[in-house]
Amino acid sequence: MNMNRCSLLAVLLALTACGGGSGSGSKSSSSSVVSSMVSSSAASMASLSSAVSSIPSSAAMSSVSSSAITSSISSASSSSTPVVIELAENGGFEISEAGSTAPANWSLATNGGTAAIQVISAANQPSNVHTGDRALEVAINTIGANPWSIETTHTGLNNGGIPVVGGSIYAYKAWVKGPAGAQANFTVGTPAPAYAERARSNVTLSGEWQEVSIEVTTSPDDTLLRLPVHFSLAANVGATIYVDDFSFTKVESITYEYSPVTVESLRSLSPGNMPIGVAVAAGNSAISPLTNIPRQTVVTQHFSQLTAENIMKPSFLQPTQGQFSFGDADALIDFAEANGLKVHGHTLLWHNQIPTWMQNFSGTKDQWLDVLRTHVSTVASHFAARQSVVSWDVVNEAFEDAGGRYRGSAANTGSSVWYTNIGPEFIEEAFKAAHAAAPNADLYYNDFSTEWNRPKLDAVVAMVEDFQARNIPIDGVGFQMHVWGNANVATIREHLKLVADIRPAIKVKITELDVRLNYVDPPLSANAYTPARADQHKALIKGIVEAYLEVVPPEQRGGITVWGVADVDSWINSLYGRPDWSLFFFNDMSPKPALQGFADALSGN
Ligand code: 9MR
Repeated sequence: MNMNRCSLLAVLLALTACGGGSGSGSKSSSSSVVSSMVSSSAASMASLSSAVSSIPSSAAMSSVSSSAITSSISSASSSSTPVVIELAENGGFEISEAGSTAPANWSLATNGGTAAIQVISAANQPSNVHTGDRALEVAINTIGANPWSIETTHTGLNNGGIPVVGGSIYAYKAWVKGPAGAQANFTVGTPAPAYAERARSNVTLSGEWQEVSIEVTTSPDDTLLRLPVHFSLAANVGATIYVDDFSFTKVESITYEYSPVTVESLRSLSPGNMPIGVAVAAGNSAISPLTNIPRQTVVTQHFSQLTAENIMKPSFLQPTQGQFSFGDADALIDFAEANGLKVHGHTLLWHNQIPTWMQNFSGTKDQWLDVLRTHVSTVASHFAARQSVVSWDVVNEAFEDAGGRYRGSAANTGSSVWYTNIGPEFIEEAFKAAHAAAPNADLYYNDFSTEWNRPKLDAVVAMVEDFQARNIPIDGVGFQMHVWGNANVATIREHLKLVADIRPAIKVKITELDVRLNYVDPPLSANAYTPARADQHKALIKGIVEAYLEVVPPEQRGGITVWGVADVDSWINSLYGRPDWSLFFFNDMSPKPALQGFADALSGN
């Protein structure tokens, strides 16, 4: 629930351990039930960890000085993880049925006023639901005798109150929408019998969704709170008001002790100076190592090669037909050369991240070949002038997963303007044009899933062998290696070997290494990168690097590149909208045990 609103700041995950049995809004709990629940909750906030999520690390990161980073990167073994604990279950009404007048964890009262209060669904009233599928509708007819006549109250876990610790600070947020001039009074108070108020915000409505945000400091003896909203105000007669996305949170800190990380510099451990690469943002990105000092420190300390994660793709380099835009890429190459780093170009051709004009280009096969050759030649020759650009992904992802057919070659094989308009020979045309323009660069075919998908790998190998038989220039195959935490190292080793054994021998490169750990349903919460999981990550990285070194002879090693610096940078977070830990650095840039796993494999430990 509420994923859109919270994804950057705090992914609030719904409590799952609370049970769904509290369908009634009545305060039926006996005092002994309440007190046992309170003592267990208060004793261990962490036991509510299914509602835990991480605080934005990018914000925290900017406040970390580069000297603090430098001193922490060689041996951090613990990580203090700030977590937000959500205490208002069903604050978005998501676990209640549309039409319900007794949503779980809520008490709805009219007390002498007249009102119709019910859960509504986005399917019927999209603009009256703030996020998710549900909200609460309060249609007020007469307001009754006192200010609390018409009242909706979040009554906490199983309607027993929200457990709190005395003398602490909590963040209360909610969203409300109603006609301009109507009013809703959000309060925080203790349960019966005292009903003592702790905080309040009287909100005059505007006609649009408005956020209510209240910082609540509990009194020393407080153990339980409720969140009543009062609607019995003269301005509300005849009004319909919507409320949604209630949240009552406390920030806690969990500290894990991870296995030690002692590696000073990954690159210095590389056998035979095999490239150890990292994909980086550039241009005006806040996480570009050109301007982001913590990332710059890590990149230059541990890596010997860069791949532009995005800015050397066609959409960036030729945004308008015939007009090439090399500024950001040139600045990245300048940075690489100033720091003694090599660059692996990514990517001359792809079906994805191509400019709109190219996607929509209409022309004959020859005209499409012109478009292809112009792009590949112009880009490859521009960078051939730079000594640091040693290799290229010439064609990316031309095969699809099922059966290893060409992408776009049949229904359900995805789409590729290149395949559709030119046919399979677009691949060799790209390699020929790249070789003519950059004769000294190693030219790779790059794809994903090839570390486990045998039919797809077989198709790639067959293509390479066909190219070799017909003297089409190709120097290597890139395994992207976007693996899951349960990847099978034996299969990875076998697949790397199949390419290493091609004769004449070609290079083998791991081009986009990362590990997706949060692939389970329901998803893991943000504090689930436990020491055990970090060691699982470390063991997998060690296994992959060892397998590579074992089956790829030194002269065929194109190197190993990891697809990003800190976890928060990774495409995996943005794609799946759930926390993950796929890279080698925590968001405060301290190293993870996985980095040590890489180092141990490189140094044969
Ligand atoms: O990491 C890249 C991400 O920032 C982009 O939004 C995305 C666009 O599709 O591309 C990501 O990088 C991809 C790479 O270029 C090719 N292999 C798969 C990578 C992850 O999607």
